[in-house]
Order: sequence, then structure tokens, then C-alpha cells
Amino acid sequence: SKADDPDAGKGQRVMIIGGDGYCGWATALHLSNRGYEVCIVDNLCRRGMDDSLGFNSLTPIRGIHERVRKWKEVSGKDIELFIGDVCDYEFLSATFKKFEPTAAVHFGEQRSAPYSMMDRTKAVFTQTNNVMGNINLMYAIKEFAPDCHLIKLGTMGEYGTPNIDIEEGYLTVEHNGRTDTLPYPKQGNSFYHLSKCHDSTNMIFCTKAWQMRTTDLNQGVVYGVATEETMMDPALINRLDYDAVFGTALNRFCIQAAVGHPMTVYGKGGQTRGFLDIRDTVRCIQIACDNPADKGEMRIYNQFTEQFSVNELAALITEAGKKIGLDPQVINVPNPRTEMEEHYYNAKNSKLQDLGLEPHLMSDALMDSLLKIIIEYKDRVDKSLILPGVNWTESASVGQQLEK
Ligand code: NAD
Ligand code: USQ
Repeated sequence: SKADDPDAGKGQRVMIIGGDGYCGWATALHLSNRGYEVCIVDNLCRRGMDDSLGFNSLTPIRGIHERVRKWKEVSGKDIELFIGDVCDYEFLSATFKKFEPTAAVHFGEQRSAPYSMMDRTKAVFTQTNNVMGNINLMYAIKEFAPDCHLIKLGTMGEYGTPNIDIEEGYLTVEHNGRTDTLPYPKQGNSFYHLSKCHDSTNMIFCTKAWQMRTTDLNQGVVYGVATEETMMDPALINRLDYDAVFGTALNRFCIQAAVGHPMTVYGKGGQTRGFLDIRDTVRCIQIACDNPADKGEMRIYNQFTEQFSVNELAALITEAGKKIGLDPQVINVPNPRTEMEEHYYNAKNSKLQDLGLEPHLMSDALMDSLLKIIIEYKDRVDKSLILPGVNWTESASVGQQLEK
């Protein structure tokens, strides 16, 4: 398709904040390969968190400088690198002046709900890092690049699990005979998810006050590791988290199945969420870049392709695993989180598909290839990192949980 032309992104200069992370790295390469001028901004704090907590990616990821060098070798394309913190406004200003982005894609936040619930310090860090970074970014756009389109990663978790259908960002309400279209009610279920609610509220305000162009992408849980570009060379491989803090549901279950650890369904397992393949994450960002909001307009898309309950995921992996000779088992572990385990869930997701997204739905082929990549690296798994150690009700004011 046209979106895959080598010059599909001609004229666009896209700053990928958080470009050393799971979604950001895949997106940076995807856009670079299609002719977008790309730079990566990252302070590498995520690698530091893994080091402090003793976690590792299942896949052996290379340092960011080596990644970018290898990309140049493989593709002939340059990705400019800016190592620094978006909470540092001087750094961010200099980066904006140097790169002059037409779009800024903001992945650069602390993104784990369990991490944000470990203790008070990490709750405060999560909200400070996320909310302050996003405010700085909006000021930088206002000051240095007023036409720049802000594409901000939000989360489906901003909506919580209401007993009515979830719309894409806005809800039309009739109340006492009058009607208005309002931001959809926000019910984040961790300090992390709440940081995204606060970001969205700040964005609505700045979009109007400063006539900004903004898009908020309420993304579901991402799964998979392979994209076209990250598989071009072993040094380009993407990260895949399996620990109980940064590992997400489907990725964790596949890794558990591959190493013979029972799949850890929390509580009753009726928790239902939206999911998408990482190959669709990169497409959705490209679509957002190619469809900038008007000045003063904040677009909100629900970025997921299918809904599953945790029990359904475990059942799908059990079947796929059996086909390749594994014998996946399930255990119901006491739910460390405070969340509904049986609930109504029906979220809309048509806007990105209307703009051209062709979803990669969960399939045997995907599970098969994901399980095979995982098996290749399974000796790197430290099984002691699999069981959950962070409990919502026990979040401490001092000291961190996870001491084993
Ligand atoms: P990740 O932790 O792999 O990557 C985030 C990157 O941002 C890291 O490289 C980190 O070093 C960087 N970063 C964090 N704070 C920064 C700061 N202040 N300055 C500069 N860089 C900073 O996370 P991910 O899974 O790639 O998620 C990316 C974004 O997408 C997050 O905003 C997350 O909330 C959102 N999201 C992720 C998922 C998912 O399933 N992974 C689902 C929905 C939404
Ligand atoms: N779960 C299990 N067993 C596990 C891991 C998770 O049953 O081993 C359950 C959780 O209890 C939860 C659901 O699976 O009900 C999803 O948990 P998760 O860890 O996969 O995802 P979550 O904490 O919601 O966070 C992840 C990303 C976050 C992103 C969010 C999208 O880390 O950055 O915002 O997915 S969403 O879920 O739509 O809010």
C-alpha cells in the first residue's frame, strides 16, 4: 500500500520521545523506513529501572547507540539521538530548536501500573515524570513549534470498566433536558493509569487555550515482539518484558507457557481489556502522523483491535502451545490488584480503522511465531521474577515492595 512507499513520510519530521522503549523503538524504525525524518529522545530511565529491580528483557536488546548505528548500516537511514529527560525544559528546548519537529510522538512515560503502586516514592515519581514531562512538551511546542502535532500515548485504562459502552474519548449526555458532548468519565485504577487521565485533562485545556493540534491515543495492551524492521538484524531486536512489574498479560502468558511456568491468571480472570499487535501500534502512529488534528482540535482514538478476558487469553495460548508441543497450564493466583474480575466491557474502536488501519488479529500464526521467538531465548528467563510481588492494598509509604 501507499503507506509502505519508501517516501510515504516525505516532509514529516517526527520526534519519538521514549524511542528506546518497547513501542517507541518499533515505531522509530517503522517511520524511518518509510521516509519520515526521525529522531529519538529518551533518558534511558527504563533501562535503569530494570537494573535497579534486577529485571531483564527476554530478548537481548542492545544499547541505544549501537541500535541506531546498526539501523544506519542496515537501512542507510539516519536516526538522530537526543539523550535526556523531557522533564528538563532546557534540554527539551534545545532538542526542539535543533530538530524542528512537525510531529512529536510521546511514549516517554513510566508505564507500569504495578511499578506505580510499589510505594509512595514510585507513585509520586510516576505522576511527576508523566504529568510534568507532558506539560513541558506542550510548552516546548507552543514556544518553538506551534504547528507541531502532539501525538500522545494514553491508555484504555483511563476509562476503567464502566457498566456502559466505552466511546472514543467523548460521551454525549442528556441531563435535565439539555445535551452536551463531554470528555468520557475517567476512572483510572492505579497511580499510573491516573497519570494518563491527568495528562488527557491537561491536553484538552492546552489544545483550546493555545490552539494546539493534538491526538490522544488510548492504547490497549500491546503484544508481540516482531515488526518488519526490528527483525532485520539481531542488533535491532525489540525488548520483551516478562517480570510481574513491566510484563503485560499476553506476552507474559506466552513466556510462561514456553518455560513451563503455569500462566498466572489473577483472581477470577474475567478481567477484560483491549489488545493489539505491536505491528498495529506502529501503523496507528503512522496514521496519526498522516492525519494531523486541526488547530484547537484534540482527537481521541481508542487504539486496540480486539477484546479478551484474561481467561480467554490463557485458553488461546493453551491451544496454540499444544500445537507446538508445549503443555501450558493455568494457576489462579490471588489478585494483587484492586480491580473488577467480572464486568461488562464493550469499547468502541472504529476511528483508526476508518482512517485505514488493517488489524493483525490474534491468530495461530502470530502465537506460533511469538512462541518460537520466545523459545529461542527462554534460557534467559529468571523464573523468580514471574509471580506478582506488588499488592495494591499494601502499597507502602516508605520502602519498596518486592523484597523476596
Ligand atoms: P517502555 O517503558 O518500554 O518505554 C518508555 C520509554 O520512555 C523508555 O525507554 C524510557 O526510558 C523513556 N522515558 C520515560 N520517562 C522519560 C522521560 N522523563 N524523559 C525521556 N524519556 C523517558 O514503555 P512502552 O511499553 O513502550 O510504552 C510506551 C508508551 O505507550 C507509554 O506511555 C505507555 O503508557 C503507553 N502504552 C503502552 C502499552 C503497552 O502494552 N506496552 C499499552 C498502552 C499504552
Ligand atoms: N493480568 C493477569 N495476570 C498477569 C498479568 C496481568 O491476570 O500475569 C491481568 C491484570 O490483572 C489486568 C490485565 O491482566 O486485569 C491487564 O494487565 P497488564 O499488566 O497486561 O496491563 P496493565 O497493567 O493494564 O498495563 C499495560 C501497560 C500500560 C498500558 C495498559 C493498557 O503496562 O502501559 O497503559 O496495558 S490498558 O490495560 O488498556 O490500560
